Amino acid sequence: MERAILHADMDAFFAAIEQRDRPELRGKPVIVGGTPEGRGVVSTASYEARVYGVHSAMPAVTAVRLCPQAVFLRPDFRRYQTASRQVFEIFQKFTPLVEGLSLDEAFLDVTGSRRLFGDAVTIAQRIRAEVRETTRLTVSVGVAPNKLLAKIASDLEKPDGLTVVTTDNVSEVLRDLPTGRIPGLGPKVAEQLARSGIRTIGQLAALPVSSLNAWFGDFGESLHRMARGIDERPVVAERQRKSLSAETTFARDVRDRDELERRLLGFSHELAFQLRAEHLMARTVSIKVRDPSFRTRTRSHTLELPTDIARVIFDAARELLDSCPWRSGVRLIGIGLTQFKPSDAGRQLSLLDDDLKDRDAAKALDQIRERFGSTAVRPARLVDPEEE
Ligand code: TTP
Ligand code: MG
Repeated sequence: MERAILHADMDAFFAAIEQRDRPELRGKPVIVGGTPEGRGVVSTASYEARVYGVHSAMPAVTAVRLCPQAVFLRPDFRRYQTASRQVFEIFQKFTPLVEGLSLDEAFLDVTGSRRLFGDAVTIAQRIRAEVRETTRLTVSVGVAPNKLLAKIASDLEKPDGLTVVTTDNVSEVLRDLPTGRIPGLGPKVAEQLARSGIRTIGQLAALPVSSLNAWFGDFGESLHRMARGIDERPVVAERQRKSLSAETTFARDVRDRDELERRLLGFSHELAFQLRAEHLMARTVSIKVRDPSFRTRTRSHTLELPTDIARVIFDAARELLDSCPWRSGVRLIGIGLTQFKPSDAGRQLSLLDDDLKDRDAAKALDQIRERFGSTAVRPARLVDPEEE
């Protein structure tokens, strides 16, 4: 049976919450993130600010230059987490198969919910209406037969959009989209494709898989499938979580050991935070390293004891990096965690974590963790470089 998958993604999430709670900010450019003075980065920008070219992960200094009239705000995670929890509760009403990707984004498998609630599009509409009523925020939803297409779809009519991709319209929808719209296809690959004149997903789909394999090694096969909108991955509800990972594709190949370690450290913090949020500890740490010729290597280490501490994850990851040939350049790097156990002593242990010497900071983090429920976040990108 064809599956019915939704991808729901809140619009300009942090900024929309600020505009909701401070009516004087509505209709204005609002930027949430670190301060320009502290060399912070933009977490998100309201759609009014995006018109000026401001976007996530941009240095705040650049954002000020592009849009000096914007209102700059520091993030207030407590309110964001409350909204996130409300939204996820709505998702859960329609299916137990909810896979959170971050505070504001989830896949829902509603294949089995249709008998009860109506077809997938009706469910998407109901979710959008309920989110709006409960939180006074808008969510964009993609409806498709798989995760890949649902994710691409949710982005197509943002903000406040509903986009449906079916087996009938899939080639038409994908045809003219830039290759970069494929999740997981990094800027470097897009660039390499563009150099051969391949800019759209349609062009990519038309290439024989043998040429893609010749260019990209093992990755060629996945590219070929993605370009045709094929994706068999199941939606995995968090309860059944078997792994957690964070990775990044660089815009250029990186040979600098410090930079690689900084990334690993960022991921370690992000993953440790996420583990604690889900009251889990992990025993196996893996790293994934893709070299300039697209050869991907993974290395794993099983710890003596399961952990939810960033420093422990980082130390393991750093050692694993030694056994990978990183000197010739790294295109993608990531950390994965597996072998989970529920953490019962989690709270006390976590207080020893990382650089949390400041008790107030520790307390604040614990509070966030408490309110956080089981939803995933992406704290690495929420952390200011100044705070690292
Ligand atoms: P996104 O869903 O990527 O962005 P968004 O919800 O702000 O906007 P869009 O309408 O395009 O979906 O991320 C959700 C929240 O996560 C965002 O409001 C802030 C945070 N975030 C960061 O802190 N850093 C980042 O680099 C990104 C992309 C998001
Ligand atoms: Mg969003």
